[in-house]
Amino acid sequence: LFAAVEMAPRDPILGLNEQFAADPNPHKVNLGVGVYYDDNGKLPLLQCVQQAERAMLEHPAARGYLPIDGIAAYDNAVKALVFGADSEPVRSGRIATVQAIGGTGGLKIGADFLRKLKPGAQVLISDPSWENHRALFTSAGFDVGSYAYYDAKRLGIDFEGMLASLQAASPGSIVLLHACCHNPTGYDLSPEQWDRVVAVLQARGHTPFLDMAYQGFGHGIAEDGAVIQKFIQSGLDCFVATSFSKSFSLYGERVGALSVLCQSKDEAARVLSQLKLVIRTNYSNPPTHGGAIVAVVLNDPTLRALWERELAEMRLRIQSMRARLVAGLKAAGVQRDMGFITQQIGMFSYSGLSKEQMVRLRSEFGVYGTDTGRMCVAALNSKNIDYVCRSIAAVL
Ligand code: PLP
Ligand code: TYF
Repeated sequence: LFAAVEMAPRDPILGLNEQFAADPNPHKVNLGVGVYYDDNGKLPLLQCVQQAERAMLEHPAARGYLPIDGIAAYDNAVKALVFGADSEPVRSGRIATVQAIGGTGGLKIGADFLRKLKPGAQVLISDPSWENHRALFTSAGFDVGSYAYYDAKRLGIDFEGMLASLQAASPGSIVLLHACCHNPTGYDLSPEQWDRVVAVLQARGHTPFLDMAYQGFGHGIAEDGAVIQKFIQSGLDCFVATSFSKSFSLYGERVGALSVLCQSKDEAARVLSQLKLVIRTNYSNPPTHGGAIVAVVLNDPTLRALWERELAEMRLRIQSMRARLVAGLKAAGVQRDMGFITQQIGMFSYSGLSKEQMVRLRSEFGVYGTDTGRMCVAALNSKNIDYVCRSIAAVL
């Protein structure tokens, strides 16, 4: 049976982790995978999460099956967070939200549902994008193309190219957009650019699918969420995948969601029934623990305020590392202006380094980023930053 099974390629990002673990270099620094570490290089366990777990321990709950769409208090908290607690779509009940196994699970449920709904539609992801976007929509049965996004020469967004690709795509395409903190480039659209993208999506009858894996890591929870309001105002049907992996530092708990903004409450009820069908035939219903933690934190005013402070701390630390990286590279003798690093936002920086330079960084210095030049600035800290700056300066 298995004699002809071929070895599948490794995930290029997660594969780097294995290479990093095996590297004996005592100075090694892992800027490969998108994970936030604190200034001591430790994966944080947020205080709000610890307090929620303590409260949960005081009232231990049996572990029955959850409803197919997850914990109701969780789904409602996601709706309020993503669309606004007092927003018209929340009040009128025209959003279908399901708990999902991470943001990836949210994307996958949406992709499987869309495949039934629009089997022949073209899916467009940004060039470049998180590689799993392509793999995930391809495995759901779609033909996945891309729209222009990153301009390597100008170190920014090729916005006219992006609009042109969206205009040229066949009407009724599915367009995957990063709501904030674009992975891998770190370049987000401005509010005015979002307006123009929304207008093209409307004119061409495209369906937006927003991937929101980093809400709160850019400019703030509300600021990063503001883009959703533009889609509400547009009247477009819209998909939003949410991930709490980064914002709650709950990577391994696999907490996410999918929300579908519909035209009416009745539509939302029918869409929800179809999402539940996708879930039932995949994994039946979601796990309890991670969703329960997030529901407790988001629904308790004190814990919620604590979460917002802890999230702000992570966001501000990343921003300060960006500034120190720019200054440190200059101090290490880099001639070219690296100021673009502070214009980027979120966990990642597209450094502009070539594949050869990234390979040298790994082999000679033990500094791991992806071959595309992406570095996770959320893994820099006051102890490793000087070494990283000297290493980058050496390969430049
Ligand atoms: N979408 C993007 C853009 C990401 O960077 C990630 C990162 O992990 C995900 C989705 C997946 O999130 P999760 O780990 O919650 O599945
Ligand atoms: O882009 C990243 O590094 C994160 C983590 O298959 C990740 O989004 C990377 C690859 C993958 C799953 C998660």
